[in-house]
Amino acid sequence: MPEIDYRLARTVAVISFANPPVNGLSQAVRAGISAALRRAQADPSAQAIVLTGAGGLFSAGADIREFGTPASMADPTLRDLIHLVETSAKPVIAAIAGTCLGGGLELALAAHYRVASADAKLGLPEVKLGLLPGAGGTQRLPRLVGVERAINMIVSGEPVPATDLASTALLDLLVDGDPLARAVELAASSAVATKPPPMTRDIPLDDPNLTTLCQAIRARLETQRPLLPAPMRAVDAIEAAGRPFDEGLSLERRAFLELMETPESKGLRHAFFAERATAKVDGITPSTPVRPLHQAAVIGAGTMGAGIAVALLDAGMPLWLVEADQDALDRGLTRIAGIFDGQVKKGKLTAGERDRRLALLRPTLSYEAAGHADVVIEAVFESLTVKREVFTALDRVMKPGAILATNTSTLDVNTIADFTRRPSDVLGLHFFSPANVMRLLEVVRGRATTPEVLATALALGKALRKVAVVSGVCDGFIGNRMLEAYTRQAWYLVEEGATPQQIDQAMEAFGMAMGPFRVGDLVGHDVSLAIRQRRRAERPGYLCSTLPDKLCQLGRLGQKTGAGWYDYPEGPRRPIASAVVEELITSHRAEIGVAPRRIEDSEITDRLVYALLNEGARILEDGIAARSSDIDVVYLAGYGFPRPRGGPMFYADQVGLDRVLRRVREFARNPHGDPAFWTPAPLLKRLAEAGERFDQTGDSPSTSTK
Ligand code: 3H9
Repeated sequence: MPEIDYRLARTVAVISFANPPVNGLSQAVRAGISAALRRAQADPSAQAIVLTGAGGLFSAGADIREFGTPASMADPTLRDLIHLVETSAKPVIAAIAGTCLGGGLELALAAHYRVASADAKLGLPEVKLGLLPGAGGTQRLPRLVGVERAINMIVSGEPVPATDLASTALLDLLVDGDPLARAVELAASSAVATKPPPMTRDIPLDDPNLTTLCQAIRARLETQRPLLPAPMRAVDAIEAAGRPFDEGLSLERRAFLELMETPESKGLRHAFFAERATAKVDGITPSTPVRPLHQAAVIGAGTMGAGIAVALLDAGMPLWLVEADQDALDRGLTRIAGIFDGQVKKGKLTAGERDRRLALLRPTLSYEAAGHADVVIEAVFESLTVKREVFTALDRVMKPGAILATNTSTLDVNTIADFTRRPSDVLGLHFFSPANVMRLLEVVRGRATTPEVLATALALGKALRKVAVVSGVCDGFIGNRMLEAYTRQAWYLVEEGATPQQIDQAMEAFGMAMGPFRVGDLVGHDVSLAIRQRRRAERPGYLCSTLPDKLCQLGRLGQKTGAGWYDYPEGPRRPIASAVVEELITSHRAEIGVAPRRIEDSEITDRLVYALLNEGARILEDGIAARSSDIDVVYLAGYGFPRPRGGPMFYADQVGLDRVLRRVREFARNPHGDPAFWTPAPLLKRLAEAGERFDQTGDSPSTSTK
């Protein structure tokens, strides 16, 4: 429950608000602060007021969980509270420590003076939720920090260190440590007492460059894909700050309310909570022990192993890099150094920092040397025979209590665990290439994995700044199991008449970072060929186009061979439609007896996205994912699914599961289709028929009732 504390420090009323963990400005907090402000007005002993957040931070802003519920509009609104602060007859001083974001900063902007600690971070991140600052931020920030800086802060949504704002009118004092004592001192000073409280709204905004700056940023935003409404509306509101204050304020208000209803904002808000919900894992509580991880080992220095090593080195973890022979080890070291050198060249890392990271690396050809590591991650060739050799050796050399992880993307983690005499210490840590860049980490919980080992893996994910999602064991886990359905469907679309280019363009227009054929060329086709061959052998009746097999037979294995679905005469960034592939597709269609037809882009996007979510529904029903939002996070953080659409399962909920089901049944009637492929997942059928949604958590922006 939120707590509002009111006390007197000589002649100053100190109002402190607490609403852990981030002092969100919920209705109860707003009402509490408002009552305390009124009390201070009436308190003859109080000459000035200091407003501060408890627990070492000011506030992360409006309580996002209230959005879309009556509580967000209930009195006093944040705007009412801000008005009360700004028009207070007694001066109000905001004492800002730690985080001061969104509505929290808007509240502080309306105070008459602000004192911040040097390590505070201030920002208006609303655009990241598909919104704009809706409580005066677009009007007051430009008046205090200037138009250009305000545009940058509002359009990027990135927080700024208080030290960067020290020279602006936003901060009256910057202090080391807790700002409260200095704020009280300032509040009691004669400088404050002898003049009427200055109101931010009264500061004239007469920057002659206002329109030019706004036009320049609009032109830049228009080139961005996807084109999102929130940053544009934010720029409109900032431009309106040149008009009378109340006019600008009501334009901002209208835009905020309209943006709140956009699918983009709903998707982004869902993504925000979905990422945080991944940390809630069955069987793990705050008291589950976590093993200390001081040193790591990576087995295999190929592309994946090198990327994982860089991710660990970035987190400051000393590690052994183990390879089978000197040449492979040397190639791995060159890869790792290459990644760091690239970052130095781009100015993302200093040469000194690169050297410090490389100094943590201990290359070795001996498993024994790596035996002292607290966690070992295997990233060798995707074959059970090879994994057996590696895990048998690890079981022999690793110290008791070490965590043994496999980076397999499809193999059975339980089988791998059984290669050791300590299956409870084994789990999957599935990184995504490039492993030091991609945010997703699938943590695969084996049959025997203990909660302690799982909790430690999640802590490692956090240390590596990844979004860790727990998956059960199945072929492909969450992400690749769904991807398989998606790519199989993409190949069927080509058989029926679409081109790889049309499909890629349609999916990129939908918002995917890259279409499926460009992704295939990037990843390389040899690994997926091996997986298909295994599946054909293992799964009776497994149907899959042979078109990609034929591509491989031509030696077109993707970018690494200079050719795949596309030609790459000018390097990897410029895929060119290939005459060879066109011919291959034509002869393949003739061979399987399909006359090509014209396929609309909407059919492409529906078939591919519904293929994803139909498999997602099976994954959910099988208990491989704990909740539908975990599946969304896997696709947002690891597969380039557009964040404003919230993830494939959330997208399905927005479309309506009954509509999705009808369309899936239509696809099953396609004469050239694979009817078994389009058998609706039982969960999809059940929820659609009951008028329900995949997301049952209540955290979703459109279902929240808090
Ligand atoms: C706004 O202010 C609109 C106004 O302009 C106008 C209004 C009229 N509300 O991220 P963490 C929860 S829009 C509710 O893991 P960290 C979060 O869900 C708002 N809950 O910690 C999690 O809960 P749980 C503009 C919130 O240390 C817990 O706090 N503000 C909110 O890594 C811990 O979060 C933003 O967009 C919130 N505002 O990072 C700020 N914020 O434990 C969004 C967090 O149950 N927040 N929670 O899973 C952040 O960027 C980060 O959470 C923050 C802390 C940097 C604050």
